[in-house]
Amino acid sequence: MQDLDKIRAEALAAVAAAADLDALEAARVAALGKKGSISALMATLGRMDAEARKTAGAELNRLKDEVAEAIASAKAALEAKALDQRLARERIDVTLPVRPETTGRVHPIAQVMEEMTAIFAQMGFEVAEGPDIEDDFHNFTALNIPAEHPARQMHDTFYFGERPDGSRHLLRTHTSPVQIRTMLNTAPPIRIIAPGRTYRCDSDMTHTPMFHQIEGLVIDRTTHMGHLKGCLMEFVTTFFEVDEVPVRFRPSFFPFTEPSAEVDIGCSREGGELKIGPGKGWLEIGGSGMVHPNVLRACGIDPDEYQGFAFGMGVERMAMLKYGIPDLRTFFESDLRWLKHYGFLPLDVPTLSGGLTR
Ligand code: 2NM
Repeated sequence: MQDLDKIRAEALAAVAAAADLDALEAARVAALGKKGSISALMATLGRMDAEARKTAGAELNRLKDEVAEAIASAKAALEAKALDQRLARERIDVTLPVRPETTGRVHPIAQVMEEMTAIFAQMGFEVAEGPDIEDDFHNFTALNIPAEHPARQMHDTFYFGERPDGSRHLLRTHTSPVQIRTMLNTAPPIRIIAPGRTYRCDSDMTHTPMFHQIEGLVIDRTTHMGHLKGCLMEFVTTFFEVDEVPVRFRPSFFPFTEPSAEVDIGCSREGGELKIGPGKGWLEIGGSGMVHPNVLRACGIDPDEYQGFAFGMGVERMAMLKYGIPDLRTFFESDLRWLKHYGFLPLDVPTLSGGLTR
């Protein structure tokens, strides 16, 4: 066993010299592996007599344990070092500003909803929301829409299956049920807008079965149509970012308002290009009117004490007018090339102070 000291020295030197885990494993195999130097000595035990085998075996076992221990502690040290290196390599500076997104885009509908909401919020309106799935009362009855009205027919409204009591839920055909819910739940004065999805059984060049609306409602003791017109004028000049936009009311009819008016804005069409502002043309952007006394009554508001105005606009139409999008149906095609062209960078958040869009 004169080799023992030499083999110990070699094995421990190899372990100490190992610069990484692979080198350490090679050192382990060279000493303790099946064909390693220590294993080779173990194999000689069989050829010794009993007495010699006892001493040599004990010595060899001590050597084996010593080398194994050296390997274990070298391994722990190398693993700790590797982890430190990896942590240093993968360190990220969370205080750096985010990179501008280069591929994702905000859909024009989402952007325009945000723009419109920001303007009305600045004017003191609160945002109100309600369910897309509604009942007859909130979508029709409370809005003074009689049972025979065409809007109630299966033909225009998406109805769900009949319930045990014979009634049916429906997809709201406008966001007005949100105004009804607000009037039922809060005492005047009220100043809200209701942005959201709406649904009608209609699909052609200019209609999609799902579309977006923003409706507004103001209820107070002396609210009148002058307030309505001033509110819409303020809105359109801010939205279209034009100094002067003529606003015109045209007499109309809605069951839930009296009087009722379509809202037109001035425009010019020189050289085939549509421009919002003073000009020879008019464009319809929505409907409006004074809330019908029957609607106020249905919501527990005394029409002799309170009156109010309401208006509604289509978000797709406003987006088409502002951003020159010619075809309604492209909004819902999920065409990434279209979205790259008409979409907005995620960081272009519309604010009145920073400019609605840049
Ligand atoms: C419009 C046009 C005119 C309207 C009325 C109401 C309510 F709930 F207060 F009666 N909400 N929205 C309204 C009035 C909506 O959209 C074209």
